Amino acid sequence: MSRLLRIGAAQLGPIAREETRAQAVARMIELMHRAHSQGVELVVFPELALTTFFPRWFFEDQAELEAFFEREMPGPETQPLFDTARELGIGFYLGYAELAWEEGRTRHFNTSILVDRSGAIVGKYRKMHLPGHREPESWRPFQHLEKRYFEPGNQGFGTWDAFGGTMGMALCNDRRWPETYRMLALQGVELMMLGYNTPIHYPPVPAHDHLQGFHNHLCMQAGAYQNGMWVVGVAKAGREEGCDLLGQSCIIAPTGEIVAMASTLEDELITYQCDLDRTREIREHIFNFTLHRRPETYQLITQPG
Ligand code: CDT
Repeated sequence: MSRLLRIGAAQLGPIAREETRAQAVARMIELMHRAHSQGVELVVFPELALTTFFPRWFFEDQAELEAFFEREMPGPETQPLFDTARELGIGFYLGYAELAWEEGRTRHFNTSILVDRSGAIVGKYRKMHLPGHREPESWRPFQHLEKRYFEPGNQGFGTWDAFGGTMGMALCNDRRWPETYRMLALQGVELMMLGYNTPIHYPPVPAHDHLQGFHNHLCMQAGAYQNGMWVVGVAKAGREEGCDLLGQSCIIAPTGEIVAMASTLEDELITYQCDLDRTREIREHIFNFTLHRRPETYQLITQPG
């Protein structure tokens, strides 16, 4: 048996601070057309794909900060992505900064959405694991203020029946945490989509800079294999406002093998025909959760500390 889904990982090169939403959206639409011509049914874009990676700066002015956020999705500048999805019959995953009005206050999330082939939003995920720091730190060559600018996700690790399978979403730092994959796999997710912005330079431990590519693949390949799921990791890559961002976007099979990988630091599309039934090779055997997991011995994992 096979359930085939042709996936496109649409890596973006750098987005400059002065680049407009319209410019970023035009680049993504070009990638959607390229994907469509190659038979792709679902395109995965990076985290915070509409703007430069703004948490690298400290903004004292709230209006200046909130200019990087979307108040509505779709909004006037992002509507063309949804129109293209409907026109081409191609779905997409998109990461963006979400400004929401909830519980009587303005809230900020690092968010991704899943859009189906009719251009309708079928799922939303708000990033759980926010890296970096809350206060500006002058010793750093650049900031990573996600902890200041976003709240942790408040909607759990959702799953969505779409594109002929069970889909899951995550964002960037989530990929380093095994709990992310396991939470999705326990709910039957067959394909996890994840966008990332990963600076090559890690100021707290610069000795690890040369390991960024290794750690990126290490955690996603392990997550795919240990949970028997497809993983699609997509970068915003290249030198963005003087900061080098990792590329190496990839599609990983449930065996943990990388089956497609980007070779540039620019806008680039890689594709692969994923057989969602290949998850069974793992989940019905070596990692058959029902037969082999020992959750009664894992209580420590869910205790704070
Ligand atoms: N965007 C994001 O989550 N980036 C982090 C950077 C490392 S910690 C400052 C990552 O895990 O790739």
